[in-house]
Amino acid sequence: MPRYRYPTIPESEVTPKALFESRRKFLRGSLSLGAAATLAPGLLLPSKGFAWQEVLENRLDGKLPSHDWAGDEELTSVSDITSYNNFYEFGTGKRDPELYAHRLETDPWSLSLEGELEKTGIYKLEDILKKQKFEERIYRLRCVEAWSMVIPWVGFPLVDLLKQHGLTSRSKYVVFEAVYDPERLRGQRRSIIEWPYREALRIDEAMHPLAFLAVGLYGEPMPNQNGAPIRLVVPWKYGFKSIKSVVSIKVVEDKPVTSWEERNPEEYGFYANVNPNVEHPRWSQARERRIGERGRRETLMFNGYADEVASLYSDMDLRRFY
Ligand SMILES: Nc1nc2c(c(=O)[nH]1)N[C@H]1C(S)=C(S)[C@@H](COP(=O)(O)O)O[C@H]1N2
Ligand SMILES: [Mo]
Repeated sequence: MPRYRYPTIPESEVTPKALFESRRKFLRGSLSLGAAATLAPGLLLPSKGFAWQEVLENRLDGKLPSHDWAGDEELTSVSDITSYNNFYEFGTGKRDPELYAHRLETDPWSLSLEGELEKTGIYKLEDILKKQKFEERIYRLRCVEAWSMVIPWVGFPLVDLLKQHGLTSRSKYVVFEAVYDPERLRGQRRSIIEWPYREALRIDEAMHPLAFLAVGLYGEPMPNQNGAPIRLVVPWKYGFKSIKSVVSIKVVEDKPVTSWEERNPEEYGFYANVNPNVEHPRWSQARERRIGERGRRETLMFNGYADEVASLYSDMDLRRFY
């Protein structure tokens, strides 16, 4: 399988400040922005000229702060990230999203913010994006099916948006809902789950600084198959929690039931924290296949984010609350 390679950076572009940073880090941070220019234009990315996309493109211009949360692990290639996907709205095959996601209509896009918030309403995506400080975050993504990737997302912390809308004292959980459009989304004409796809976090998980709303990857607006125009990324949980193409965020008091939990609570629990010690009923979670690599890697507790998130679960039996 051909691996993605960065173009080499001209020496003239190395700024004095960057020379103080590790060479490798500099290469990852700056070059990943714009690397998606190697994508065939219009094939993977949504077409140009949407209101929200204009806002996004202005904000992606220039260098964004980049935070590497995957140690020295190599980035997964843009071609793997955009051609090996789970996005059941387009079918259950790994290539279905790449084949059919162009049918997703992302303009106009609104995001409804509801429930236990001081400021609720239906917002145009561009109005929400205008208020955010974007950054790049390089995270591991570990699917419950035991494969993984390292993805350079672009977006902003979920907590920023929640704070902008003010949580009430009854805010205990945050529920996310994905797009519903069975005319265009062929997978939604089958009963794979109860559509629309629904996910949720406990409020402390949602407020955690690592919980991220991504609007792009490799420095470009989000490809449809990865959940355009806006999707959640929760790097310490199995990938199914990272819901794509979000249309609604609702803060609630009572514990919600998520789509996968409703479908199969034994296999896909509410918490879904990456845990090599708790096996899935049908396979071990101790190891994973890193897409683009040979062999298998050890799966890390909380996907390698234990130092950051373990304290959220200190009083819970992780065998029971999986
Ligand atoms: N709306 C929606 N979001 C979704 C899914 C889906 O089927 N529909 N699949 C999830 C699963 S199982 C995984 S592993 C990740 C995959 O994200 P990626 O394709 O961007 O790597 O998206 C998650 N978000
Ligand atoms: Mo997944």
